[in-house]
Amino acid sequence: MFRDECVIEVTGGRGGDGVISFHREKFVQRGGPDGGDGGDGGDVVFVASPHVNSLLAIGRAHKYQAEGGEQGGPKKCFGKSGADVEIEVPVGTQIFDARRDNLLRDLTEPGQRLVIARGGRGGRGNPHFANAVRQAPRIAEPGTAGEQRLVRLELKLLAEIGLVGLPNAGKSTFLACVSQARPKIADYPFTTLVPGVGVAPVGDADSLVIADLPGLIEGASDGVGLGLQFLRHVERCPLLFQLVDVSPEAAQAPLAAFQVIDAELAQYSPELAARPRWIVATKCESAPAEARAAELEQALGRKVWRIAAVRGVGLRELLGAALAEVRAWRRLRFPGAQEPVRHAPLSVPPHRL
Ligand SMILES: Nc1nc2c(ncn2[C@@H]2O[C@H](COP(=O)(O)OP(=O)(O)OP(=O)(O)O)[C@@H](O)[C@H]2O)c(=O)[nH]1
Ligand SMILES: [Mg+2]
Repeated sequence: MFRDECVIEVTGGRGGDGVISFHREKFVQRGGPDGGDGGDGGDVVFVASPHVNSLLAIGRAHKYQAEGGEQGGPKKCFGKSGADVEIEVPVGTQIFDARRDNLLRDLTEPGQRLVIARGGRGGRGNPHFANAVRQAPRIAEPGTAGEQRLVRLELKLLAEIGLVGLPNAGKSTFLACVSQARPKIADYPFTTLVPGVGVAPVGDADSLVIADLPGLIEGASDGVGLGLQFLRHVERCPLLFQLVDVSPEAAQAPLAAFQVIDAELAQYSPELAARPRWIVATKCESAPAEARAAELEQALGRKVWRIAAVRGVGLRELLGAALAEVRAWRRLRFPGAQEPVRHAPLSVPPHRL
């Protein structure tokens, strides 16, 4: 499980002002008060939606404000109420008051709603202040301000794709090239010490949650290296990518590299080893690397995806195909939900995908 969080300020719309006005008509000299009431301000509402899988897009705007109510008009015209702002959050989002740090609500069911900031009330127009003594009141109420809150949203992200492989296989580089995550990348083993997660946009409206794990080495199941302790993070992923460095500079030949990880996964959990797992040849940017990828494919008798992450080669095809697989899993996880349309970060340079 990974944490995705953001802090935003939410403000209900201001209520519209009530109005001071008097009835006017030819030959009627002193018409009664007819100022309309102001409309109520809109609310800010969270709605749990299975169509959203990260808080990324929500956190990008820091403030959300609902529309204010309109002021009343003459002839007892009521002001129009302000429109609500509905913020779609992923199912499983926890909402905290950021100032007091207490949990306000856990949105666990699709469609669940929480009014987080109420709009202000519209003010009353001057007819409300008329009585037997005061028949021509020159007072009306102003609308009240909407509620304002600072809230923190927290989502426990369930990774949809887990990256496994030897140290230096290029796992973090892959994540950095397809998402806005910025993991540490270096040409020495065990650069990644704790798992990281990124949300990779795919196409215009969808995205995949990808977890980058520390490298595994032979003997990991006996506690060598960083061990297998982090594998629990990807245990429930519907899809694993096993990254294999096929560049001639790789420390191990591709087939041996594949087998080491295969054996360690099986040692850790037969169930995890049996998960859908795609083999991804990394650093596949030269003829010798391509030849080694082809050799691996032949030896294993199954498809080997080829990528050269730093050049952006092969990423779009890989993620596009993976999305189809993950969508099938999402349909099982959220039965009845339509095809999820997810918020994808907009600022990933196009050359990345
Ligand atoms: N030429 C080339 N180098 C790459 C590519 N992808 C990764 N590298 C290099 O490979 C080295 C290891 O990359 P990382 O992404 O840190 O590897 P990792 O699998 O995350 O490694 P650990 O965190 O140690 O398990 C770095 O020097 C990267 O620059 C690629 O597509 N082409
Ligand atoms: Mg790494």
